[in-house]
Amino acid sequence: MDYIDEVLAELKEKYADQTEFLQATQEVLESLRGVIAEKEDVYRHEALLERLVEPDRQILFRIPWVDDKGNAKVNRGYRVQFNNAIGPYKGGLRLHPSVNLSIIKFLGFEQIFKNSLTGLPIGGGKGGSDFDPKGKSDREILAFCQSFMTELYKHIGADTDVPAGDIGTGAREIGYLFGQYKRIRNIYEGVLTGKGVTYGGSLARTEATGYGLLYLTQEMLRCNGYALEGKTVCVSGSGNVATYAIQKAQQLGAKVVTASDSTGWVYDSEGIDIDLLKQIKEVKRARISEYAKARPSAEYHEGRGVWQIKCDVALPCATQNELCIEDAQLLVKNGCIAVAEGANMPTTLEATKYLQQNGILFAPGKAANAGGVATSALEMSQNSERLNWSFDEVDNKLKGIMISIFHNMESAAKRYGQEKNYVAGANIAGFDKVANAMLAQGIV
Ligand code: NDP
Ligand code: 2IT
Repeated sequence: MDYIDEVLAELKEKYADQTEFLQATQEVLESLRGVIAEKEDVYRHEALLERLVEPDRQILFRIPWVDDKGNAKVNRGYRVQFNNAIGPYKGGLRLHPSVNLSIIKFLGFEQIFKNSLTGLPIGGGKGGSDFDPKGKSDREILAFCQSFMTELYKHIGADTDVPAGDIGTGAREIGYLFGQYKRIRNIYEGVLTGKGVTYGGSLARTEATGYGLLYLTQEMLRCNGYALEGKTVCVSGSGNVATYAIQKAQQLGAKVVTASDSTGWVYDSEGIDIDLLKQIKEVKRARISEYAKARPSAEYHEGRGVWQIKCDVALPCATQNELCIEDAQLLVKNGCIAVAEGANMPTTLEATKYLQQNGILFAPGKAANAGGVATSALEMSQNSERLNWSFDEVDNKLKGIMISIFHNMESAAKRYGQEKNYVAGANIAGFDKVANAMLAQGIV
């Protein structure tokens, strides 16, 4: 058996129940065959792949808090510090009832390569909790965040591990977490990113993932002879990534006709009204059905379904495995030319292969959504030098980073005879730097 198959077989046996983690490792390792073959003896001798797929450490803990009725509640907290070969662990905190070790490990594993692709000195990590922020009062969110940080603080630090937002963790939660860290440690440091701009946050971090997704998508289209301007775009989700993806797509002259949440989706033939969407999602924290009630050109549907709408470009921006084979078939049938992942692993392996085989330009999340973490790293730089950069300065750096990520993955794919296979290109380019650093640092 070749080295990659051996490692994958061992993972399947050891972590049979961690389906998302197995999916992510399979996607990455299978696309590294050409690279591994070049130095298989060295990699095998150094157990490089075995060390890459096993986190440095996994921290699991209890989060007790008290709800508004005075009842004690308990959630489970996670922080997986996956790999710090090229910099301190860096990655978001997800708050969602579906969170388990498999999900946090898949996200942490993806983060290693994503962070490497940014070209900035950040390692890979991820964390979160099975806490459900939906329907909780502000006081309950505060109670939960303070309790979460009361354990988490022991394991993080500006030069050790720097968490940030993800599903369910936005500006409010980061503020509460930062406040509790500062209170316990009495250190004012950039231990979290996505902070408010009055206390060490970076301008443009809020917009960065969605904007970055569009900068990369635009470059991918341009290099393949298309323009984004005038295109019809379908977006899923209506959270941080989706909102700013829609906004930037519109600024660049595209028409975005869908958005969704976990209860349903909207189709707006006139194009999504971004101010209305923000009002409903960021201010009222309400369901997407409210959008259709307030907008005559929009229709609301229960459940999932955005991928049945005819579009040129599809941007999945909600969650993992939300674009399956049936959706991919519909997109191809309807003449879609490009799919770029705003979310982490939103496309199943089967759907990804189908899209690629049918000539769709496919940008994987670890490249396409890297603008968020890249701008987090820029926030860390600003915190270290105790300065704040202007919105345009950060946004221009973000644009440059996304364009260079596209060209790095494109040329890595070409180098290994897989032209236009951006999945392989992103994995190879991300792996290269991390593997090099791991080999240089010995068996650790
Ligand atoms: P938010 O919590 O702001 O928004 C998430 C959106 O996705 C909401 O509309 C939510 O609907 C929907 N959603 C979440 N879970 C599900 C589900 N199981 N089924 C259907 N819909 C769901 O999160 P973000 O926008 O920050 O994150 C979206 C994706 O982007 C995630 O995959 C995340 O890992 C990834 N990402 C985020 C980055 C960031 O900087 N924030 C950076 C890079 C990637 P509802 O409100 O009903 O739950
Ligand atoms: O998946 C991701 O890259 C994020 N949720 C952002 C991580 C970060 O550290 O900004």
